[in-house]
Amino acid sequence: MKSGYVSLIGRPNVGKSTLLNRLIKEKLAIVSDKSGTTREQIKGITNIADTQYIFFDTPGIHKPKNLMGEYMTTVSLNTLEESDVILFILDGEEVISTGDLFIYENILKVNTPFVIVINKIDKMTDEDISEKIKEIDEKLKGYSEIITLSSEYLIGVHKIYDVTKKYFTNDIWFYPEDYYTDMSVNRIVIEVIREKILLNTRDEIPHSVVVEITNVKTLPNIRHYDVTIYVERTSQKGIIIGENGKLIKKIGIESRKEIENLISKKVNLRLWVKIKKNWRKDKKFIEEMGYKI
Ligand SMILES: Nc1nc2c(ncn2[C@@H]2O[C@H](COP(=O)(O)OP(=O)(O)OP(=O)(O)O)[C@@H](O)[C@H]2O)c(=O)[nH]1
Ligand SMILES: [Mg+2]
Repeated sequence: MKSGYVSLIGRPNVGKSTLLNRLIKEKLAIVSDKSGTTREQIKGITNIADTQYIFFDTPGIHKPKNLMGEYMTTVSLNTLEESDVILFILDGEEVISTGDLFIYENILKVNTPFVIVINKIDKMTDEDISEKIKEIDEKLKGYSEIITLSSEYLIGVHKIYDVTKKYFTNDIWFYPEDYYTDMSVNRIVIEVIREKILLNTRDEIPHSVVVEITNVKTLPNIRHYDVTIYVERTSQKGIIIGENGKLIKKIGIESRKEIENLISKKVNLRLWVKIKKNWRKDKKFIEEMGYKI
């Protein structure tokens, strides 16, 4: 028996959460085209033969603009220290930036083996891929290997299992066989609702939203959830509710369907939208929402 911890680290939007879901073969981490989708460390577990893989998805590391952003970057940097091996994920279509170099320097500090993953190769030609490898060779040193893959189209993802396993040193499993996360159902429900908001809005809305479950009641055939969606401004509240409540209704229907699948039970969701001015600078409120180191 063998097990190990693998962290997925990189800039926002490079595809870390998509890769986590592929690796554990479950939809656990939410995914969107907005940067800053993941806000906390998400643990995804999968077992192959005698090996247990514990993957950590993390918030995209970026220059923080407020306390919430600082929290997110700290969570990711802390995860580096908990890993047997680090996957440093790059978007193959983007040039290696100062943001990537900041992450790279932090990886070097922890002295843990790291593998570079070039994601989104479905959008690249063979020539693009060799150019990218050349660029990595020039700008980054000390990595164990480079893996090219497409998380979205499931090309090459399997390579991660063999490559990471080499660095595993534990000879026990930490989780039962049928376990794929330690995230609570309520936390997953919150994330599903946030994902539907992210997918249905743009501009500053995704960053300004935080979701709280205020009440849960489970009956034999149905579960009721009361949920508050906080935004920062009156105008944002109007956008989320939409004309004649159309958008909030759509968000509610999409969320409910996914939560029903998740818990295998009928669900009734009641959503309220409230304003909490500048919550991203309010430490106490951020912690109340469950974002706590
Ligand atoms: N074409 C293509 N798109 C991808 C691939 N992997 C992810 N994406 C897309 O890239 C966007 C960002 O994906 P996420 O998985 O949310 O990225 P992330 O790194 O977790 O982002 P943050 O949580 O914001 O840090 C989404 O629109 C994905 O569908 C890929 O291999 N190919
Ligand atoms: Mg993510």
